[in-house]
Amino acid sequence: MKLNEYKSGFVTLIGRPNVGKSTLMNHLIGQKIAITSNKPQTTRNRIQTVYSEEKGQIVFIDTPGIHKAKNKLGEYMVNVAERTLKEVDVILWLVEPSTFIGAGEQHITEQLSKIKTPVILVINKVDTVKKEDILRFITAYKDILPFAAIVPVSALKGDNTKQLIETIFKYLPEGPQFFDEDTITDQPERQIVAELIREKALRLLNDEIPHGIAVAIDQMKERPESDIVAKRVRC
Ligand SMILES: Nc1nc2c(ncn2[C@@H]2O[C@H](COP(=O)(O)OP(=O)(O)OP(=O)(O)O)[C@@H](O)[C@H]2O)c(=O)[nH]1
Ligand SMILES: [Mg+2]
Repeated sequence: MKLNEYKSGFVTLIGRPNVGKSTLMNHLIGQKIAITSNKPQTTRNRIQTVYSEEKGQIVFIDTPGIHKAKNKLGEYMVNVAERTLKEVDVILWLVEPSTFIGAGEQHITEQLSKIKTPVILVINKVDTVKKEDILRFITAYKDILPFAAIVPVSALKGDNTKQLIETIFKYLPEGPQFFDEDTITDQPERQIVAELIREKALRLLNDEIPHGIAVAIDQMKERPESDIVAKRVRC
């Protein structure tokens, strides 16, 4: 491959809370970095991850869901998501598989109409609907913005996600390799661990706690591999 064919760039995932942004990003990079849950507003900050292959490198930026903020944390999260729009090469806007375009989607449309960055509309969760209905969702959305492309996927099942990667590369500029191939994320290990604990708390405690929970790590110890194996055998 000629060096000048290598493509690279920054791609952000945006959309309403709970549409599957973090699930999709994890699937695309093949690792669990961002936590996910069935509650809205799970992601609090931008999380950067790196996808590398022969063709090039995509730096994904997962953002908090865009919603009508009710408090300072919500306001901060929406700001993080909207600020990111101006800094990237391609935007993936995730939506639910529906023909209903609500106030949330309209607010996002407004934000996107102010910028020139190519927007790929990703209709996620298509595993939950009939195949023959997908065309209706595409039709409902296709004229609200001049989308670069519309790609239906299932982030959970991995349907059509290879096609999505191909489509992203089409809109990326030629560019350098930003990170070495082993780099997966900008998140420190402690942060990933804290987030995984928050995810488990969200899942296990379910209705017991307000989901505005925060986790801080006081101490972290690495267990020897043999210890972990022994524990797994015991349980
Ligand atoms: N059936 C189905 N469920 C999905 C799919 N993608 C995500 N989900 C589920 O949708 C819920 C929300 O997923 P997240 O990835 O946390 O959503 P998010 O957009 O990152 O949410 P916020 O961080 O709160 O903005 C989880 O329960 C996921 O398992 C999909 O393709 N199909
Ligand atoms: Mg998320």
